[in-house]
Amino acid sequence: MYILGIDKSPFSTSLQSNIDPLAMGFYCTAVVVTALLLLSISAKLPVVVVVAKDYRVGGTDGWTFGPDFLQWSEQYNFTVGDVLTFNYVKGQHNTYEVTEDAYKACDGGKTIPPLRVYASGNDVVNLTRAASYYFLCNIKGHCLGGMKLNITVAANATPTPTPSGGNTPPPPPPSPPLPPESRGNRGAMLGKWWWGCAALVFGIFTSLY
Ligand SMILES: [Cu+2]
Repeated sequence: MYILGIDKSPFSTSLQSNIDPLAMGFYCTAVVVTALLLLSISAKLPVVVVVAKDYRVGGTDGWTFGPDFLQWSEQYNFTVGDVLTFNYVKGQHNTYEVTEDAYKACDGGKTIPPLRVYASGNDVVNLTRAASYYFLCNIKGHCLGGMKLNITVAANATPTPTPSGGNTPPPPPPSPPLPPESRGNRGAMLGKWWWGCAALVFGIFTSLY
């Protein structure tokens, strides 16, 4: 046991402490983290982060001859909100979004009109529908040479909202205030720290709800 001249606890400013403040700090942190974990589990908080992804078609090669676009697309699960970028040297290729039939026939408009045409060299396609998308390059021979891409875009996985009414855990019961004569002993200091932790946890709970 050792005596500290300075008590780092914000809840008791003028007391000598025989409890290591660092250890109590860790203890308090553990209590708060555990409380937050229990809260998120019991309230079934949707801890789902939906991030739209930007895919460069064909990887580092881009939209050109060489990449196996089927193999490339099979690496990913495309979802609504994602973005495809077709990168190529402008003029050497283009990007036609077409129907399934046109895709199968490598028809960029000969008999089946394309849905959309891009030719910027940096064509950005926002995947806004949960559907199959079909693309091809309409430069003669390129689609037959492999410059075609078919992907299936899935709906965004939106978490099912769960009613939280009545499901909120009650705040932990605060420890009773301590009589002055017991100050300085270990039990009293522990009580003070519990009080501080309880106040902190309660503060976090109330800020969440
Ligand atoms: Cu091409």
